[in-house]
Amino acid sequence: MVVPVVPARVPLRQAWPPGLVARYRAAGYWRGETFPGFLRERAQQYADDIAVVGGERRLSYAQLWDEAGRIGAGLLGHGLQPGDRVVVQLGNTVDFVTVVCGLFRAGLVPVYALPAHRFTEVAHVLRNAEANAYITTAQYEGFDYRLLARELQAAIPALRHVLVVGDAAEFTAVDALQGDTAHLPPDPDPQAVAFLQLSGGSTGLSKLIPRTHDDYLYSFRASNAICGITRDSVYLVALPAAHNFPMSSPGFFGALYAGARVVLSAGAGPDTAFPLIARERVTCVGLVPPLALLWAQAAATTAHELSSLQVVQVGGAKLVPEAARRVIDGLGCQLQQVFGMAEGLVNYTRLHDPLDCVLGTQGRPISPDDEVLVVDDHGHPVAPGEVGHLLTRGPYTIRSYHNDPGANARSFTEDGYYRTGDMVQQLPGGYLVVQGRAGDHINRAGEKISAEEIEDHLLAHAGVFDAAVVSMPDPYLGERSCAFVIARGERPSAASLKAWVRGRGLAAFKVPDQVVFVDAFGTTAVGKVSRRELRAQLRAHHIAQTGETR
Ligand code: OOB
Repeated sequence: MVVPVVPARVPLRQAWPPGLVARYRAAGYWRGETFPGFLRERAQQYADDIAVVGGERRLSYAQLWDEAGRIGAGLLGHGLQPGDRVVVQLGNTVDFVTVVCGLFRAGLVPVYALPAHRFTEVAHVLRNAEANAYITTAQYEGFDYRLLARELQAAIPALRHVLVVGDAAEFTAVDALQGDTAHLPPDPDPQAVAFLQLSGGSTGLSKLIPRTHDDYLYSFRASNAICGITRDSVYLVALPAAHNFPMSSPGFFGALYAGARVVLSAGAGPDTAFPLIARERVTCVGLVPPLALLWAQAAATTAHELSSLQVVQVGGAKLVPEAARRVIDGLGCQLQQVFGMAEGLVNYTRLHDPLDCVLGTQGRPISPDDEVLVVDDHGHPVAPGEVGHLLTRGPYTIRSYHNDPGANARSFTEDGYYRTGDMVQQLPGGYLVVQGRAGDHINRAGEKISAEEIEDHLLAHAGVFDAAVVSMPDPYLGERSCAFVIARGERPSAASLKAWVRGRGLAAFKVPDQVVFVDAFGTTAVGKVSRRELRAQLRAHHIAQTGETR
């Protein structure tokens, strides 16, 4: 018998010490539930209730279950095997939910790419996850993902299966998948890794975040209680569905867990979202600060009925108190601040918190067993109320990234705390106020950009001698990216450098918003000062010179 040689892959694992496993189970956080398990239950309990709405499609809970079964069985029939990792790059359409649920039913492991990602990012994720399949869509927001699929397939021999929603051209059509659901595997081990989420990426390219069934289900089940999600709720996915915030805080998975209705909005702007809110009577939505402000402004003159909205959650980047006030006044509903991270820890202001707390803090952790430490540069706890580095561990915060010993050594303490990279102040009652980042990334309206990653791309340009990418305060985006560049020989134009970065196959949001040419990087000799200090100096100097403030 000829056995096909499948190269050994780095196993997916996420393990907490046995003592904590016992504790999290005893406390009822980890209940042994799984994605396929809860989806099956809801399909039985709420068979005819509408689960997912997007465009003109509406699926009931029973239909979602069946559609997931068709896709899952079809993928196995197509040659995929349980345990295979599948990069999913889909927009906010019903297919996002059916495909991901289909992967869960088949024991396949979704790896989530954002629609904005391009060749460099998707290739990195495919390789790092050792994925053999890629599921994407023909067209979304004016981009043809089949072109990207062709480039990826040419570059990555291990990518054996490409499936496309819509017109699949030479690839396999997701719509045409068929298979026998009797061949679907039994429900997985609740402690197994269910999927890989992408990190915001503060150094270099994104890291892969393995989340287990038990830990993730806990995070959105507990979020439901905190965010008031019940079977009567209607949750709008306005941000990209692949992002952890609209996925699980409480997100569409929280909504599905509750038996509520999920509505997917292809765009996040008021023009697309407001008519949907009116039509579907949306009760809850998660937004990043600039969008929340845009919505608050647009609400004043809209003809659409927004009165169903009960809770508007804002997170992903800092919402300053004046902006928080404008969101409440403009939208006339409850504001909930959400400070979370794909690695785990999520903080919420509570729905009954006093106004000053909702305006002025980023909330407190979901779980009584979320351990939070605020420490100085040497790792020692700061005095109560002082600003320090936020470290955390708990029942839904990872203990390691996938296949990245270097990042693991940097990002986790010996006793398993995750170094979030955020500078915070902890108030009485455990409420956190985010003061900024210790690390070198730019939080551009909730999209995280690694300074190092963009510097590497700039340095690959023949006309660039050196480059430092920093965040600049921006009245609309919160932060924008600014590249300080020392030219080599004739100075290239700012526009040509931006085009260069874009041409490197990167998400558009990573293209520097601003390019500033300088002759040298300050007076301190480069090489003697860390990149981090250098970036801080350039940023401070530029702000002082231009008088820019937030
Ligand atoms: C969310 O997740 P990520 O993984 O894209 O980014 C996490 C980082 C945090 O470490 C922090 O630096 C920043 O985003 N952040 C905030 C914030 N929420 C996130 N900074 C200030 N204020 C906030 N409210 O962004 C994310 C994941 C789940 C829920 C919500 C957001």
